[in-house]
Amino acid sequence: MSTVASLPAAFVPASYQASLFGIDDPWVDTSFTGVERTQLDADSWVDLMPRWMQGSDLLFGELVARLRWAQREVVMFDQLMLEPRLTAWWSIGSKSDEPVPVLGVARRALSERYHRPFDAIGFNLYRDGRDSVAWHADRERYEHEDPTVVIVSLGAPRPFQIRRKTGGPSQSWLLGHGDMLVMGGACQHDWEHCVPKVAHAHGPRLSIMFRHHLAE
Ligand SMILES: O=C(O)CCC(=O)C(=O)O
Repeated sequence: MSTVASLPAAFVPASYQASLFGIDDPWVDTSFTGVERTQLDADSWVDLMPRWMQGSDLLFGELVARLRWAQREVVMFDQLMLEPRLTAWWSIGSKSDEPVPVLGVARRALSERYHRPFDAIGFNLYRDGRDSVAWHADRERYEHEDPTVVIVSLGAPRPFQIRRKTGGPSQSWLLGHGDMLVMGGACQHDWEHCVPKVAHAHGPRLSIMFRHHLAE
């Protein structure tokens, strides 16, 4: 179950409202120049490219305004609770183009680079520091030995953390303003990730997750 969420106008940045959306279209660097890989262990890796999505404030406003945001319900501790973030979803199966053209360009460029048929895009909106996503691994792992998951982060930076499923210290990246992070290899099997709550967020954050084999 999910509840459709409406958002206050303040979530749409002034830069978006004033823009003609066409002159300063967002774009991505399809050459991926400057991507840096961190090997988490022999089997798992993370790629990072700061500011991969250019014009990210504009895209943030566009996505907040265009997507049908919902707040899903989850069962936690035997209780039905609202997830602490808003979500939206697009997939090839929806038979409409991506909500904004640059996401189609990004999806095709990522499919080519990472040799994965990215066919679905998940969106998360963290309204303030109380919104979060708990430690988890993504469900592609049930079907694929080495699923690749791409996150593009817009808006105010928030820590994104990864740790071994068996516990131990976490590694953290501060992601926002168009940064791209890719989890690959055995990441979804041996590692888990989260976006923790923070006492002070400098504004909302929106993440775009490119996923594969989830189109239905
Ligand atoms: O927002 C993020 O950066 C991560 C979101 C996530 O892990 C998920 O939706 O499964």
